[in-house]
Amino acid sequence: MAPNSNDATGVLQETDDDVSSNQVLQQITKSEKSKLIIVWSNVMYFVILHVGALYGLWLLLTSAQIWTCLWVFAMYEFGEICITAGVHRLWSHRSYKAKWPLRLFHTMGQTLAFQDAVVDWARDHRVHHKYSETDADPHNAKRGFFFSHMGWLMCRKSKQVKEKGKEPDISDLYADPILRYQKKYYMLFMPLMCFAFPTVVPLYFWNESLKTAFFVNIFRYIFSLHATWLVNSAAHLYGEKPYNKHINPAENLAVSLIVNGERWHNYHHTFPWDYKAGEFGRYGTNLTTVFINAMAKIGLAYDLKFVPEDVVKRRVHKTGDGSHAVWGWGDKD
Ligand code: ST9
Ligand code: ZN
Ligand code: ZN
Repeated sequence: MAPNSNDATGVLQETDDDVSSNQVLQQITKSEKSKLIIVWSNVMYFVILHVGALYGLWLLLTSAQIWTCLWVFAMYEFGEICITAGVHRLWSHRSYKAKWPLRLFHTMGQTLAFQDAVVDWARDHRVHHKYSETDADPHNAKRGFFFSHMGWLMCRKSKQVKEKGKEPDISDLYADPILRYQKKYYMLFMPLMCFAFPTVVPLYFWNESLKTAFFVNIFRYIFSLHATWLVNSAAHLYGEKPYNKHINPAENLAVSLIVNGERWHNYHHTFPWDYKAGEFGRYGTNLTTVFINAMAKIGLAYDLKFVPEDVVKRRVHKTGDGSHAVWGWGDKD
């Protein structure tokens, strides 16, 4: 999403338009309630995957080798970091720039996470930010927890999503040959990265059983989906609003530990172009920021955009709900 203004150093400045933009956007399609059309094949698909994931959890707890447990955790983190630092902060928001080896790494991990091609994910996400909590938001939280969490993936998209979704410019995404290639061959790359690769490695390198390797990976996939989905559901419904009390996205402690630093959702929707997607890296929960900083140190990430402290402070005083740890009326952290 384009910032409102950008000084010569790349540091972003706030304008007054920021304050009211979200309020205006919320009103645009507030009253338009489109009927939901359920896609039963997707419902079946998710039911089967969840049964497989529960069996995978059982195998993980009872019979998986220690190396398989470590492997599953590593694959989870690989996928998640490429969702948060890659498709979210890099491609959806352009909050920093990345050289091609890092973009390739992100594309591989994002394919392993199987959340659809980068161009589709980022298009939905740009519409989500522009039309949050309206029927043009693909996972409109006003429709309730289940819809915003996973129900939206089992229904046809609304007319408003398809219409308003044309507004955000996504030509920058199609300009990247890595992303064009991923989109073109997604149905080949995705099964290889998400299902075959994580299953074959434990079989080949430490003789894990096929059954355990396969189902434990299904558990990894479903767990990572729920972790991501919580940002759309819980973080849009429950929590404090230290930066902007006029919008739904909130700072939600419950989601913090599994989402690698994407829980600062009130901050993120207030300043979507900040590469940190949060003000602080509190309790080490902003692992994604740590990762991007490390990439910047070795020269693979550059032009990191961030919001200066005084701009954040002014916003907290102007539109915060008083719960800010330092500048609010409360003293929570
Ligand atoms: C998954 C995605 O899980 C999860 C995304 C979560 C996002 C989270 C964000 C949170 C931010 C924080 C970062 C993450 C933190 C994570 C931390 C973890 C540690 N604009 O889709 P179709 C048009 S995926 C404009 O088929 P239907 C367009 O013309 C899970 N136009 O619509 C399109 O054609 P094309 C795995 C749009 O038929 C056409 O409509 N994947 C837009 O209504 C048809 O599109 C699945 O399960 C738009 N936004 O079907 C697949 N959208 O594409 C699930 C569409 O050619 N999906 N158009 O341009 C589906 O089966 C279908 O999409 C459907 C809708 C049934 C849901
Ligand atoms: Zn959001
Ligand atoms: Zn975002």
